[in-house]
Amino acid sequence: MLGRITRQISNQYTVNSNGSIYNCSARGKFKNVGLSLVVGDIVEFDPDDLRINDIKPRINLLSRPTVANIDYALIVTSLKKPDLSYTLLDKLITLVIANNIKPIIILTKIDLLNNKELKEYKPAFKYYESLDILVIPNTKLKKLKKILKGKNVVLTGQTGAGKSSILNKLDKNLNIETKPISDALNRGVHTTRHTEIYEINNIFFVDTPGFSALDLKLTKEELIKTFKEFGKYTCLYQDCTHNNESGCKVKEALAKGLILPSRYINYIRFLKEINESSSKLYK
Ligand SMILES: Nc1nc2c(ncn2[C@@H]2O[C@H](COP(=O)(O)OP(=O)(O)OP(=O)(O)O)[C@@H](O)[C@H]2O)c(=O)[nH]1
Ligand SMILES: [Mg+2]
Ligand SMILES: [Zn+2]
Repeated sequence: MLGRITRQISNQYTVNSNGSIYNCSARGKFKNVGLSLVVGDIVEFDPDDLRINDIKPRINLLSRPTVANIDYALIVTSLKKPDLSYTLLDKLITLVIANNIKPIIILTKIDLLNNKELKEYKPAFKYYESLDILVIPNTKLKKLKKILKGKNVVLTGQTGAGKSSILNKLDKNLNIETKPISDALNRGVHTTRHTEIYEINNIFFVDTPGFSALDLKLTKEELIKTFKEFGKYTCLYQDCTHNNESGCKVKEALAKGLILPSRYINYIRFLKEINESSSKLYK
């Protein structure tokens, strides 16, 4: 039988096949070839001995959070407690786009800001929208219903950002555990500890544990492609990394105010991270 892994807790996999639930384990052969099954995988399993025999080719595989076959990522971005980090936001956008997943930014905790604070964020949100990334407050999720119908949608974002709360609000019967972030540290305790798919009105949402740090496992070329706005410009050198090269049109655009400064700063930061980790590889 064919089914989809909707939950994994250590070596136990919950498989949903046409609405019926099977608790399966994996055949040893997966371990032998170093292949791990992940939530979102479409698998072939034996309903009698409850073993997973085979795994269908994946459309994509996100490594943090670990989940396969995803169409959209809701990048859940809290504006306060935890405070918004443009670096984390840009990193998530990069990781998602690099895996051919469409990003949507969901803003949370807008209610904790005053009008002046909110106003300061507006130009940045406009900029992301100009990159064809929807920016939607968690109070206006109805807008997304049509777009997400029938799709596999992962919620990702910092711990305490309000991912699980979004799903609880969409389906009052879910009761996923949520927890206030600890004020003293101004950083979240990890409340969600496993990845799980919840179907709500024919949308397949994947709730995931939050994180506080993220690695970029990309090449320079892949990184550049995820900063879509840079693609508009033709630099003097075709392989320009928009760093210190002369005739760089991206830097000219930045100077003219056409590129959001935090985007460029984060791009350079990620470029350095990639260079440093690849130089470590060759040492
Ligand atoms: N004021 C306010 N609080 C919110 C909002 N959204 C979520 N919260 C609160 O933020 C806290 C953290 O929410 P969770 O849904 O547990 O966050 P999470 O992203 O699932 O966290 P992890 O599971 O640790 O990754 C909870 O106390 C929520 O009630 C919001 O829009 N405004
Ligand atoms: Mg959670
Ligand atoms: Zn350039």
